[in-house]
Amino acid sequence: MAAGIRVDPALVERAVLELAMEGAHGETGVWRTVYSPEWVAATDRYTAWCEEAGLRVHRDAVGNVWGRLDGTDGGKAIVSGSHLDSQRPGGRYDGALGAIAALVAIRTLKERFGPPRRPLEAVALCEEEGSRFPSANFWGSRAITGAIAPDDPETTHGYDGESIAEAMRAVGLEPERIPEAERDDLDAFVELHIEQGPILEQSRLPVGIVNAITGIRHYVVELRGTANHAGAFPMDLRRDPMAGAAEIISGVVATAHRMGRPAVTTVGRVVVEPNGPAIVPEAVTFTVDARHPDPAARDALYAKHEALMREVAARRDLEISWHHTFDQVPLTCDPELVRLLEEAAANQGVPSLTMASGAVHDTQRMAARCRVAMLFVRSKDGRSHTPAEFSSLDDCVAGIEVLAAALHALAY
Ligand code: HGY
Ligand code: MN
Ligand code: MN
Repeated sequence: MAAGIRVDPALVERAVLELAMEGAHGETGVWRTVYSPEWVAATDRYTAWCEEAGLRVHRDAVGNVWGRLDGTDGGKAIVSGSHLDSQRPGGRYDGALGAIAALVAIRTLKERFGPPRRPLEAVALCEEEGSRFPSANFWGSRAITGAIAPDDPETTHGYDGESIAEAMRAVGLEPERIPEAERDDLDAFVELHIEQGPILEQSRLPVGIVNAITGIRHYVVELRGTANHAGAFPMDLRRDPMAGAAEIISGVVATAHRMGRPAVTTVGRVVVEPNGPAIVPEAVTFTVDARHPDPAARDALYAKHEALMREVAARRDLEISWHHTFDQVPLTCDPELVRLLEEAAANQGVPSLTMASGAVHDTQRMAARCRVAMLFVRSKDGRSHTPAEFSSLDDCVAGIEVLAAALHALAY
């Protein structure tokens, strides 16, 4: 396996800063939702960078941007990449660093070693976050792996009611052609991503190698009661969905806390109707993001949450309903690829830790079509999904050099 592969830090820094300008939000944040003008500009910039690197560009039917370096022997492609869409707002590294890393690594390999034996591809994926269309998580990788059903584009809606099909058409994409984005010629997918948690920083390590990715379920829970006057209506006669939501929210968080790491549960979004200070609400709708990497523990976590929700609603005489907008099983990465990444890190002289991911990633979807594994880069203060997200240039470069060494081992 090649050692001492170096990438140009200036190239990495320039790419991170320039991409962050597409949808800049405040000093260090980004707000770049899929199919928005900012996202289109980011895909155009990524396309130009691929062309500058001498890669053959293909923009697929769902909006992913591919940069390909053909191999002398052909065969299935070795792919690396991540997503360009962000949370609302998000940071400048989540997803973007992985798309940049793939491009910089392949460009570096091309310039230093010439054409590979096997085709190498960088990909900038779309709508990993579901930040504009809450049930469209992994939209880009789902297209690649044939996991978008024919009626999904018309039945997938954003918070403002617009369908993802309408949003696609508005930027010149044809939802009917999404099946053309499917790939069956992929051998391996390695995604570089920021860790988004504190483990690498606590371990004083720049790079992690991911051997497992957590499972996740997003509930949207609606509690309905009776709207009433906040002052004149007695407490003992109320059917107050806010009181029920408060009990459930603190209960599901406490359940995950009691279960202990790596169980997590988050309530990040609450919508109150009619949302007036002097009105006992009619309805309260909130999301529950519950995760665990172990299938049995995950099912137990979900069962505890659902039992609590039913009990509180019955006791408070509230109507309750919920549906899932996101449900992804955990993934164990390809052990051979994990070992190859561990060896690449050692060869590059980069100390690393092999660990699980508490965030979910397109890698879980790509596993349906090829071998997968991930590389992590340390997150300052373990923070992400916030403009405060930061990874040092040194750590980003170290991660990309490990990625380059791994891609070299796979493709040359
Ligand atoms: O929520 C996640 O784990 C991912 O960042 N969308
Ligand atoms: Mn994210
Ligand atoms: Mn991400």
